[in-house]
Amino acid sequence: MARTLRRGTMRLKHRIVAAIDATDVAHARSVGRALADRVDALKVNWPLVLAAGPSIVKEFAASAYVLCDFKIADIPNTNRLIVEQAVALGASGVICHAFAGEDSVRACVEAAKEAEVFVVTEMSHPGGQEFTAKHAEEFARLAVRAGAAGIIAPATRPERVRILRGIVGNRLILSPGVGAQGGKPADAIRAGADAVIVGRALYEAADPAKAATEIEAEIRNR
Ligand code: 3DU
Repeated sequence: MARTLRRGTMRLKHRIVAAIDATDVAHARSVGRALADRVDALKVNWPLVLAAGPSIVKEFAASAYVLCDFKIADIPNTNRLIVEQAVALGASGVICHAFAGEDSVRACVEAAKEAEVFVVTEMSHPGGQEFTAKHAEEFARLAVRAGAAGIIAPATRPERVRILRGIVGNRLILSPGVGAQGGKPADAIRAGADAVIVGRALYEAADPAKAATEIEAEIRNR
């Protein structure tokens, strides 16, 4: 059933957020169509927005919760302007960084209105340990204080997800790093993630819908 610019809380039925980072726009569209009803959100990042134009957010928002992963990290006023544009296009959620400071995160939360803000804590790639890991707990506390809907925490380090869960209580935890980056969906969920974020393992799969179903089964049978 088509939903028009639906905003609000992410419904966690499948416990999967699909990262559609494909820059072949026709392929990205076809993956988005195949996955809209098989995942809880379609995550859009700069690769696809730069390839397809911002209207891709609107297009996906007609049939799915769209999470704009713009890694927003600027002064409060610029953050506000970015979030307003994303929400106007139909984003139900946005992702921002914490390192720009609490005022910058609060500006995102205020501008988002009914849309949800997720704050990056520790990043999932090896470089995530250089800087973000050292401040991840502070970032998580900041996210809670600022009224964010949740945080982004690394599926590649489930033990870190467990620690961050202890800080954020019942706020959502979305965990990237599954599949191509080596993380296992069941491990991230067992550690306390609400959903995994999966990119290449879905959009590069021969059959993305089947790949999503398999990940969901792995999570259910954990
Ligand atoms: O590695 P994958 O292809 O499954 O894609 C992961 C997605 O999640 C991708 O869009 C990336 O930008 C995003 N992401 C991380 O991978 C790690 C983070 O710490 C935050 C976001």
